[in-house]
Amino acid sequence: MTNSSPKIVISGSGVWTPPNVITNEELVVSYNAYAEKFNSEHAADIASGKVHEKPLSSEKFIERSSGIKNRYVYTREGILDINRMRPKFPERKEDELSNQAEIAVYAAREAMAAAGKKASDIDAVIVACAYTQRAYPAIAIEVQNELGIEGFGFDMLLACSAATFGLHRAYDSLVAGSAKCVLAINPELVTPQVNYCDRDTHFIFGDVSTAMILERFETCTSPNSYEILSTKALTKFSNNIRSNFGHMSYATDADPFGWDKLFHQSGRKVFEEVSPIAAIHIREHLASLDLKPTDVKRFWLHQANINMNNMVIKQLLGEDVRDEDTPMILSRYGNTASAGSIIAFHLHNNDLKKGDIGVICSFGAGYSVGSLVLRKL
Ligand code: CO8
Repeated sequence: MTNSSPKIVISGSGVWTPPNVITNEELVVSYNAYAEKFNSEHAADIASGKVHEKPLSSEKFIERSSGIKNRYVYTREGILDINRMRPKFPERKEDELSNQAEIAVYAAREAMAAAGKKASDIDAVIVACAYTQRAYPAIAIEVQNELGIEGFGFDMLLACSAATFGLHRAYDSLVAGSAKCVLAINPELVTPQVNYCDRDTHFIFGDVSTAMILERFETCTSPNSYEILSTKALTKFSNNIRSNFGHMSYATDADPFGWDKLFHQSGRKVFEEVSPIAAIHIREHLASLDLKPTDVKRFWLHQANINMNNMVIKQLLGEDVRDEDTPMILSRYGNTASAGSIIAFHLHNNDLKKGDIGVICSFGAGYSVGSLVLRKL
């Protein structure tokens, strides 16, 4: 950014937390009952090697390997039913608000209130998340309509880094002058894409919705705002986190409900490959502003795995994460795709003082890493 560039600020944030919780214990009990039923129904094929036996899940493993204890879900219905193993959503009519627009609006209203903005102050809506529940019309345009916002809206997908990359696009629009106040929302309704029959991934995700208001410094009236000093993005192709769900399913002869149409990953590879990339990315981003990791008062990191964040912070600060510098919300929320770092920001920024530096950083599928360096105003 040059000296003549306008100052862009985050002036409000909001989080909608679903009212329903599922604990590790509940998930493991239901998965194990499903696996035992599967194994007994397929005993002959398992014995002859035609079918793989379903291994059992363990609460101890989940908490130790991921740091997750609970997750919030839009609906509990169906998830723990061993004859269903997926959430049950009644299909809404075309003239009803879609589920994703509904949760986007909840978080958006909170962010707008925090920033002191009315619909008429906002002229762009970005819905950035891991999935949209339909291709078109864009969820962002539905949200724009529901909130009565004039201007434009668009959706963008980038899995784990959708939220940060969405903030980057908001920042760029404000710098360029193509928008004067942007509502960036992350309605992460991800439980419909979880394979609850897969021991390795059934415990990872939860639903949530987050939102932020970005605007130019001159229009900001919020009592709690952050200047965006810089944004930095990196992508590097990898198949280690993937979902093949998409519009082509109708035209191929593959099973449209096959396992590969759901979230799947090589978790260990992701862990080992992405953590160092994220640490280097953050260090280089800070260095571009003549800052060091020790100058940062708060890291609001992607919330996928406690051990991963420990590894990133160890590379930056030489120690494991501590609540005071790297708040973790993972144990409560689970992995909420791109929204994790935004929840961490929303719940853990009020105590920062004028001039304090903070870093929001996401990392994961793509691979992708997205960061913003902030200074409290
Ligand atoms: N219970 C008991 N044992 C288990 C379980 C379980 N539930 N799951 C796996 N095991 C077993 C494994 O099978 C393995 O057994 P073995 O040694 O016999 O082969 C053993 O435990 C060890 O397995 P791992 O090496 O895989 O275990 P890890 O310590 O690596 O932990 C994790 C697994 C927790 C998955 C970990 O690797 C991890 O979190 N990695 C990071 C992954 C990550 O960050 N991914 C990003 C996902 S978020 C994202 O990209 C957004 C996508 C869009 C959202 C999608 C929404 C649906």
